Amino acid sequence: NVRKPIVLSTWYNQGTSANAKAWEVLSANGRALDAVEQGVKVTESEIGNCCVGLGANPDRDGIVTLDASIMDEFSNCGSVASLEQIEHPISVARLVMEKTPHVMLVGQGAQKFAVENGFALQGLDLSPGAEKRYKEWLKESKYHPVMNIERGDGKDAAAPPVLKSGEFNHDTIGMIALDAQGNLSGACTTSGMAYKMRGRIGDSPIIGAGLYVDNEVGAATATGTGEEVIRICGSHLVVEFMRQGYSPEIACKKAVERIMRKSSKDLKDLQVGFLAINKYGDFGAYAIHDQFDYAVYSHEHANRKFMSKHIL
Ligand code: SD4
Repeated sequence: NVRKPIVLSTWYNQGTSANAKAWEVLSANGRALDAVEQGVKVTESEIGNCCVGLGANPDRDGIVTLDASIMDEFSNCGSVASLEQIEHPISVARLVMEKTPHVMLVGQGAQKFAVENGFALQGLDLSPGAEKRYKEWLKESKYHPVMNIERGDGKDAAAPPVLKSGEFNHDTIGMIALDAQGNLSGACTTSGMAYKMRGRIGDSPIIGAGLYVDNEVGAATATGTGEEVIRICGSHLVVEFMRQGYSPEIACKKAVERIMRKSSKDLKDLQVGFLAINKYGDFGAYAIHDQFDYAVYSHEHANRKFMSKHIL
């Protein structure tokens, strides 16, 4: 009794439009791989999104650098990191997977590969929202990732929300899908942490960290502080816990607990969330803190919002 097709995306506010696009592919018996690529491309084109695509927040030098990864039911995978001036890093990642002998291309090499394959080079201008936020940030130039902007500055859980319209500090999209044929795929795309050091790469383009798919078991993706996800090979760990028989939710919980055990950071200011699905279409999520929501689209749930469970 497998619940399929189904697609899940991290962060409800943007996941809904991405899921709706993915659902067009899945409901027409399309391949999960096409669904996740088409789905996250919607988010990559949303100019108001803080954290995905060319409209997103730049690094501390004022340049938007994009990370993306994709993985299919055959365990083929591809990724790009620190890619500049290209609207759809996820499609470049897919081309790396399908057309090169490699898994990952970065920086100038990734951009050259994209241009050679017909992707248009976009300008370096920041979107109006990103420019405004960057100028504001430059006044102090302090790197202090805000955990969940919905709950203030992350220091005081009881603080009233400071969310301004259209402004989020997260929203990396990780999308995982199970198609009508019972095959899994996943995609993850982001501009990374706002005001990161130039050249910094997070978990999202690293196979096994920000994304992992094993068609025999399940798929998982991550959002939050990438450094903490990388050190435990987070998404791979979630899939391995599912292989051991844990439900997607408990598998995510165990990976979050692993991060909390290993991290030297103040957990009060640290947010990481995992989202997972197994071969049967069961799904679940877990985060360190509250406020991590996700969007689910299936015959049962037409873009329904779910709240992740959390530990603190
Ligand atoms: C990163 N994991 O680059 C990403 C950031 C993120 O929602 O998830 N933001 O570390």
